[in-house]
Amino acid sequence: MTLTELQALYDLPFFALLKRAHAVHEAQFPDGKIQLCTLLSIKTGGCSEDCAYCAQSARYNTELESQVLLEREEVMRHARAAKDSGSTRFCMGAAWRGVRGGTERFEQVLAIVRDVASLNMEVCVTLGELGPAEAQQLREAGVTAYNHNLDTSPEHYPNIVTSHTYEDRLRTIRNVQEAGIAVCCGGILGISETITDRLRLLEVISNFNPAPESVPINSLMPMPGTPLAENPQVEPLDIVRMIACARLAVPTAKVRLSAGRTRLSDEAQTLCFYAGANSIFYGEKLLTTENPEAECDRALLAKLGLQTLDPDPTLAAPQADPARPFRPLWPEPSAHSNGATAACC
Ligand code: SAM
Ligand code: DTB
Ligand code: SF4
Repeated sequence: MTLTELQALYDLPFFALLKRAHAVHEAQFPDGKIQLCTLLSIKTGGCSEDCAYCAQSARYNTELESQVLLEREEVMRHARAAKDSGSTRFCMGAAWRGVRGGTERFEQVLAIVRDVASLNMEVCVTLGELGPAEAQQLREAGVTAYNHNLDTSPEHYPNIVTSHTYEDRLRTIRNVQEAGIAVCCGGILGISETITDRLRLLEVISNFNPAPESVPINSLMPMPGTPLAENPQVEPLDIVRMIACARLAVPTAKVRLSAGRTRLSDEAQTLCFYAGANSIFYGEKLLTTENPEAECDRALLAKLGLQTLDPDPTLAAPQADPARPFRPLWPEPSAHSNGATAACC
């Protein structure tokens, strides 16, 4: 989809946009089930990167307690509990710039992945930058999906992160795709971006080939000590619009209503589900911040008559469409861009 097409959708009257998005959602996901995913931070804080929203960056004084890589047994305790609670996907995050094959910590991660994969859940990891060999090893260990967000537009990204580039993120996504792992790639709202930045993100993601398997939409949880700590809350109806646009931009993907749900009413979340969100993080904690109580989520889903998805440990990565033409990721570098062009994902 192009930015012009996305802008036209975004500018529709609210109910017209919702109606369009809901129709696509119903056609793609006729059972209307919601996927429950559990997150666990397996290595917390002390990250070398300077992402302006993140409490885990070592550059900011966030008073977050750092935690070295968890032991396999502890991760397995959390993974079993997640499975027992009804989650079908276990997502493990590590606050690293990236991982390198042959290192002790990467071997430890591979061992953790093998353990969790034995539970017949979808296994998602987010470890930062990956090379082709590391991606392949993760796949062989049992990773089904890799989360690597682009977060915002290519133009706004350098205002938020300077320690790595948009192109670095795209390269990792490419390596993940080529290893046959499903890509989970989305963004974060509330980081001083414009509506155009939000839609540019969707433009880039909607041109991935293969399409991402899931698109998380996070809203900033302002973290004391970070440069964005005082940013205002995102307007809930703007989140609903973004979910609807994500549903229309990437019809086959699960759209995950991610960080920021504690600041949304049940009614706002209901609109998000109607607009096409079909996955949530489930359990009281995200990586370092709060998430709604599981009991509240169960109650909301029950009130709405929404069923939850069954596990699919055989999750297959979406295949590239050979008929689709090569499309550069940001076709016309805008006035704000650094002029770089990237290979097509
Ligand atoms: N270090 C890895 C990386 O950068 O890809 C993985 C972890 S990082 C915490 C994953 C995503 O969480 C970010 O890309 C961002 O979208 C989201 N995130 C991080 N901090 C957040 C915050 N304070 N509020 C909302 N979302 C946040
Ligand atoms: C994603 O897009 N959101 C999740 C997951 N992928 C790794 C992380 C949200 C983190 C929220 C802030 C925190 O808990 O530190
Ligand atoms: Fe590090 Fe990821 Fe946080 Fe950036 S978002 S500081 S890479 S943990």
